[in-house]
This record gives sequence, C-alpha cells and structure tokens, in this order.
Amino acid sequence: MPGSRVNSDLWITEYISPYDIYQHGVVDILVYRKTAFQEMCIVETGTFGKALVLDGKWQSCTGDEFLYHEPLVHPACLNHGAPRTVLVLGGGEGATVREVLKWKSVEKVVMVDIDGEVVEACKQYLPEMHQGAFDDPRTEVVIGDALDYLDKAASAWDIIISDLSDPIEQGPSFKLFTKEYFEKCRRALRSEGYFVVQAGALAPPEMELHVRLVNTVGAVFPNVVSYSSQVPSYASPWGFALGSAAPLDRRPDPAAIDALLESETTGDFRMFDGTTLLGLMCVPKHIRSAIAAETKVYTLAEPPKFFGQGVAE
Ligand code: SPD
Repeated sequence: MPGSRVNSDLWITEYISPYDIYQHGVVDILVYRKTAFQEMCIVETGTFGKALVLDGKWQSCTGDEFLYHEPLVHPACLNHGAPRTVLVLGGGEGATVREVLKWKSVEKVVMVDIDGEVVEACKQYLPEMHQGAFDDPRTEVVIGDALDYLDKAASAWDIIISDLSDPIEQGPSFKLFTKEYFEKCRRALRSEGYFVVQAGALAPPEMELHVRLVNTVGAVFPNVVSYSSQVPSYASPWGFALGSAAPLDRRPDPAAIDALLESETTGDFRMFDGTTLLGLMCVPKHIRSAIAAETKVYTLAEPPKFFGQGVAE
C-alpha cells in the first residue's frame, strides 16, 4: 500500500470470527508454553506493550489494560460502598486484585486461578500489571478450579469478580459462563453482595454472547445491569454484567461517585471517575433492546460457544 511501512515480520493473530482477525506486530516473545490447561504466551508488541495471550485469545495488555480492569472492579465496589471481602475468579495477571486493593475497606482478597504456570509467568513478566498486588498481605492466591472453590466457600463474600478467559469451546472456562456457575457465585455472596462478570464483545456481529450472559445473570440475580468500556486492543467495546439482590445504581451521580472514590479508595485511577462511570452505564439502544428481547439462558447443557483459535475449515 503506498505510504505504508510495516515494521514487524512476526504477528500475534487473534481470530475474532471465521471471517475476522485482529493482528498485532510482535517485537519480542517473553514466554511461550503449553501448560496443563492451555497454550500461553506473553509477547511484547510494537504498539500495545506487553500482552498475555491464552489459547490464541488476547487477555489484556499493558497498553490499555486499565480500560478493562478499572471498569471490571469499581462499579461493583461502588455499589457496595465499603467491601471487606472480595473473591476474584481468574485474573491471572494480578491487575484485578491490584484494583480491588485500592479500596481501603478491603481486608481480604482471594484470587482463584486454575493455571499456576500462567500466574507465575504474569508475576515474572508483567509487573506493570500486578504492581505488587500479589505481595500485599490482604491477598491470597489459590491455584485451583473456581467451581471447586465455590462449592466449599461460605457465604462470606461482599463482591465476586469473574475475570475469566473467554469461553472458547476448547478452553478451561466455558463452564463458568453458565447459570449453574452464577448460582454458585450467588450462594457464596453475602445477601447484599455484588457479582460482576466480564461478558464479551459488543460489536454487532459478536454481541449475542454478551446479551445472553446478561440474561443468564438476570436469571440468577433479581437485579442485573449491562455496561461497557472501550478497550482498543479487544477490537470492539467490551461488556460486563453486574448482578445483585441489592439495588443497582444505573444512573450514578458523578459528583457523589467522585466523593466516594476520594474517601474510600487510595485513588490513582487512570480512566475511572464519576463521569466515566456514568458513561460506562449508558449502553446504546440496540444493545439494551437486544437484552430486553433475549430469552436464552446459558446452562451446562447449553453453554456458550465463543469463537476461539482459528482453524480454516
Ligand atoms: N481477563 C480475561 C479477559 C478476556 C478478554 N478477552 C478479550 C478478547 C478480545 N477479542
């Protein structure tokens, strides 16, 4: 193409759909390993910084992870007001725990991730992400299956955050995007607790997963809200579903949120404040309409099938 100059001969290729790919030029491969659960790599890209990629699916990168992790954590914490106990399911990079620890009220955060090799690699190669969160005395890391952990968990959690890799059929996480899993999460919450799940892309060709996940969370919790954040390295806006038996603030007052963040957190947010939160909650009409019309609930018998590693057939 005239005027274009490409600087990489090595590309990380994420298969978004059978007809769409998203590629990033790689300048260094920091880790590549097949673990007991998945294929892991951490790469240095030319424009987005360092990225964790599992089973060919982009997880997060130092270039824009704050646009994912801050919205994942803080709306649930703000709705609660002063969370003391937080359970993170997944979240190997440590950035979700990092955000949780900004809440002064937090006494304990447990992160349960199935893949110890991924957690160790993130500790070693992604210090920009965890920023010491694994060494905080309030943090406990459990290497194990989230379903097993939830089966044994008491109803002791103020917040549960489901920060799992996308539910590709071949991957370890698709069972954790179902009504049965969300029910276990509800049982493990205190009665006025909040549950949030990273819930898929919002591009029109891909948004079915998000819409059905919101409907599935809504089948378990009396109140559910969909919200989204722009994460450029994800190729499309990214959705979240927040559920609770307690009321949810769908139109937060920016000044009140700023005051709460000022008094209850250590601050240091890059994208998050009251105005940002109000924007995140203003999901466009076509998505709200699709959620209102959705009837399908994901179950273990009929789990989501997210498009994953590309195979040309
Ligand atoms: N921590 C898990 C987040 C997974 C987000 N997946 C993004 C895929 C972009 N196509």
